Amino acid sequence: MTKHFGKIASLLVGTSLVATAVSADAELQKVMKARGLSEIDVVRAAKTYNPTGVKDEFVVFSSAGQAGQVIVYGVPSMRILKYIGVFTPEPWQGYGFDEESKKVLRQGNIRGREINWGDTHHPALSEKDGKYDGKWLAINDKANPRIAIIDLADFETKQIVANPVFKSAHGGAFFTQNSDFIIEACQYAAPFDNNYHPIEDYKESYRGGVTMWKFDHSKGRIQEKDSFTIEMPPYMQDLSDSGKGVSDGWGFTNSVNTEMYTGGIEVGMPPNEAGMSRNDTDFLHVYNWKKLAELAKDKNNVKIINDHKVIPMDIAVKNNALFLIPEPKSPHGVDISPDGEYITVCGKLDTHASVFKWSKIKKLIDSKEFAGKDPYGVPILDMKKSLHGQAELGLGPLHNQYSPIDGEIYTSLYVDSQIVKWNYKTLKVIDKENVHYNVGHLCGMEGKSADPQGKYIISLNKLAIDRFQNVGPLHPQNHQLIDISGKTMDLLVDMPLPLGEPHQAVAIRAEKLHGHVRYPMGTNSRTDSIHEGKTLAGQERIERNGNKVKVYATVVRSHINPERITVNKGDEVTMYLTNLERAQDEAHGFTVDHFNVHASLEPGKTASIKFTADIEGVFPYYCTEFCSALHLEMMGYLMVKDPNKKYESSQKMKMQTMTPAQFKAEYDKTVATNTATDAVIQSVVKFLKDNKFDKHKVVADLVTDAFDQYNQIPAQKKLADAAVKAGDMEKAILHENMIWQLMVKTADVGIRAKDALVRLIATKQSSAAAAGEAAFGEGGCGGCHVIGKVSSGPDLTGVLSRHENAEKWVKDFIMNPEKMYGDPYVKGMIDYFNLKMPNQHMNEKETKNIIEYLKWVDQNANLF
Ligand code: CUK
Ligand code: CUA
Repeated sequence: MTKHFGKIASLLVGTSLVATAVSADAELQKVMKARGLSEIDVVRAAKTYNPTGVKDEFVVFSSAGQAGQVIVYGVPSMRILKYIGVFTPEPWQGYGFDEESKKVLRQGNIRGREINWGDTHHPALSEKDGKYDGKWLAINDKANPRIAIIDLADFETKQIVANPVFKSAHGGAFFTQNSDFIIEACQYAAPFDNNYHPIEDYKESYRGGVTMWKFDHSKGRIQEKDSFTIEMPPYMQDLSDSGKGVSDGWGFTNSVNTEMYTGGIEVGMPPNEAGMSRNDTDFLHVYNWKKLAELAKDKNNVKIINDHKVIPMDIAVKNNALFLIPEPKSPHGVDISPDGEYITVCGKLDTHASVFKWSKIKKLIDSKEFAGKDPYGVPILDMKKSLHGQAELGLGPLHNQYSPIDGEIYTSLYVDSQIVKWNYKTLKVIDKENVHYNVGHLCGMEGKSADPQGKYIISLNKLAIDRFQNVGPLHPQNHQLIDISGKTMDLLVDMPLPLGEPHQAVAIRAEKLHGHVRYPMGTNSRTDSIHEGKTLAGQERIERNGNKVKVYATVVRSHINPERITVNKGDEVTMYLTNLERAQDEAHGFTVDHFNVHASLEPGKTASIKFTADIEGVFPYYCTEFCSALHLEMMGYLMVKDPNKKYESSQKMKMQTMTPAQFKAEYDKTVATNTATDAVIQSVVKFLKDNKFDKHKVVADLVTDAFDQYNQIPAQKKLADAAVKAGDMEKAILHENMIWQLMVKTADVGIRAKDALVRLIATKQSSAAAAGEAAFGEGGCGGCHVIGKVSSGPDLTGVLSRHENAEKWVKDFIMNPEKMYGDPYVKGMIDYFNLKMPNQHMNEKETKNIIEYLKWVDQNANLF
C-alpha cells in the first residue's frame, strides 16, 4: 500500500477515531482487498458516503418520465427520499385513493375525460430574481398537455391545469425570473380547436405556440383566467427557457420542423425523420412575453378558443413581440446563461453548440433590421448577426448547465456518451468525461438558475445496459454523479432509478427547503384549509341521511374511533379521518378491505375516503402504517347488511368466565402497574422541569407530544372508576389497560425528551471523552454497565472517586481485569453480580479515552 494511504484512512475514519487509525488502516486494506477496490474508488466512496443521520447538501427533483411522478433524492449520497404522485395515482400517499387527492387528479381531466397517466419531462423550481427560493415545483406532462404544481412545504401535488388549446406540450415548465409566469411550449402542432382537420390542411389549420401560465407565487397556484397562449407557426416548438437579468421579459423556444413535413410512410412518403430534418436550419422563437401579457388584457388583441385567450401571430408581430432566428437543424436544448446575456442552443444533429448573444439580438430587434419574413409574416433575424459564436463539442449535443465559474458550461453529448465542459465565452473545450450511456439531460446544482452552485453534475443517462444486475429486458435508468470541483471531471457513482425514464432534474441547496413536520389540526392537505370533516377527540360520530352515511373518525396511537360501523347494502359511505397526533413522523394509514380506498394520514391531517357499500359482508378496516407496538390492534369492522334480509343471531355459546374474585385481583394488579409506571413518568417530568426543558424548542416539542398522550388519562380514569362503581370489573380493567397504553406512549416520548435534554445541557465533551464514549459503546461495555444505574454490572458514575489512585486502578482493570480478580473489592463485586469483568482488549489510547469519558460522566452525574 502506498504512502498516502494512511492519509486516506485517517480522512475516512474521522477525528474522534484518529486514535484507531492504525487498526482502521488495516481494516480498510482488508475491505479493499476483499472487494477489489482501488484507492481512488475509496476516495470516491468517501465523497458520497453519509454516515447515518447525516443529511445531503443538495436535493434533486427528477421527473419520472412515463411514471408521471417526481423522484426526490439527495446529493452527494444519491439516496432516494421520496416519490411524489403527480399525474398518476400513488398508493402510499393515498394519491388517487382518497377524495382530496382525487380532486387534484381530476383537475387534469381533458375534455371531461379522466386521464391517469402522464409523461413528466421538465421540473422547474420557483424563482425570485432568477434564484431558487424552495417554495414551489412545477412539472409538465408532455402527452396530455398539463402542468402540475407541487408544494415544497409538504411535497404534495396541489394543482393540475390542462392546456385548453395544445394537444401535446414538451417545452415546459420554466418559471420566469420572479415566478410571474410559467412557460409551456407546444410540441406536436395540431389544431387549437377540438375539431377534425385533414392533415393536408396542416399549414393552414395546425398551429404551434407557447402558453404563458400566470402564477400566483404567494398562493402557489396557476391563475388560468390570466393566462394566455401565443399562437406560433406549426414548426413543432420544443424546449424553451425564460430570459433573465438583461433578457428578463423575453422567452426563447426552439423548434424542430420548420419544414412543416407531415410524413406518410403508409402512402409511400419518406418517414417524418427524413422530412423533418431536411433544412439546414430550424427557428429559435424569441418573444416578448411581458409585452404580450399586457396586450392579452385587451380583448381586441385575443381570440377566445376553448375558453382560453390566444394572441394571434399577426397581433404579436404587429406589436414587435415575436421574432425568429435560424438555428442549426433539429436542435434540442436552449439554455440562458446566469446573467441572461448568452443563449446556448444545441443541435442534436450538429456537432456544434451555437451561442447567441442577447445584446446583438436586441439591437437587431430595436433597429428593425430583419433578414426576411417567414410564410406567416414573422420577422426573421440574421443568424450570423445574432451569434456570438459556435463551439465544436462532439456528437449529439443536447442540454446545458452552468457553474459559478464565469463562462463555464457543461453540455451532454448523447451520441458520444460524454459530458463536455467548455467555455461559452471563449468557445474553448476544457474537459470531457465518459458516461454510461447516452446521456439526455444533465443536472447541475442550481445549474440553470442565476446563481449556479457548481460542485456536481448529474448525468441522466438513457441507457444502463451492463451497469447493474440484470432485472429483465427493461433496465433501470442510470443517474451518474460527477464531481466537478477539480480541474477535470471525476465520475463518482451510479444510481439506478427504477421508475420511468427521467428527462430533466433540478437541484436545490437543501437548506432552502423548509418542509412541515405536521399540519395544523384538521388540515385538508390538498387545499391547505381546514377540512369540513375535521374531527377532534370526543366528536367522533356516525351520521345517516337516507342512504348517505358519514363517519367522522379519529386516529391516534393505537386506535381508530369508531371501531364498528354498520351500514345497509347500497349505502354511500364517506369516512372523514383526522390524525390527532402531533408527534413527528407518526403517520397512520387507513383502508377498508375490498373497497379500493387508502388514505395516508400525517400528523394533523384530515382526509376522506368514499365508496358505495354495494356488497354484503364483514370488512375489516385498519391502520396501514406500523405506528406503535399495538399497530395490529388499530382496526375495526365495517359490517354491511342487506336491508331485505332477516338475520338470525347465532346460538350463544356458553363461555367460561372469571370469578368476581379473579376480576378483582386482575384489576388490582393493573392499577398497581399503572401506579408504578406513573412514578417513572413523574421522575422524568421532575428531571425535565428541574432542568428547564422549556428553554429548548426541540425538547419542548417532544414534551408537548408526550403530554398529548398523558392528558388523555383522566378521561379514561373516570370511565374506569364509573365501571368499578357499576360493578363491571371487566370494563374497569379494560380502561385501566388503556391508561397503561397511554402511559407507555408518554414514557416513550418523555424519555426521548430527557435524552435530548441531557445532550443539550451536559458540559461539552472533549474529543478524547467523545472518542471514549464511542469506544465504550463499540467495546460492548454498555452490555453490563448502564450509566446512572446498577444493571448487570455496577453503575460507573463516581467510579473515579471510589478507589485510591483511581485513574490507574481503572486503567489497569480495563486492560488486565484477570490480574485483579483476587483483589478483595473486585472479588466482592464478582460475587454480587455473579459476573467477571471480561478483557475487551482495549488498547492504551482507548482506555485513556474511556477514562476521559468517565470524567465527563462524573461532571454531569446529576443528569444521569
Ligand atoms: S427532453 Cu428528454 S432528453 Cu423532454 Cu428535455 Cu432532452
Ligand atoms: Cu396507526 Cu398503525
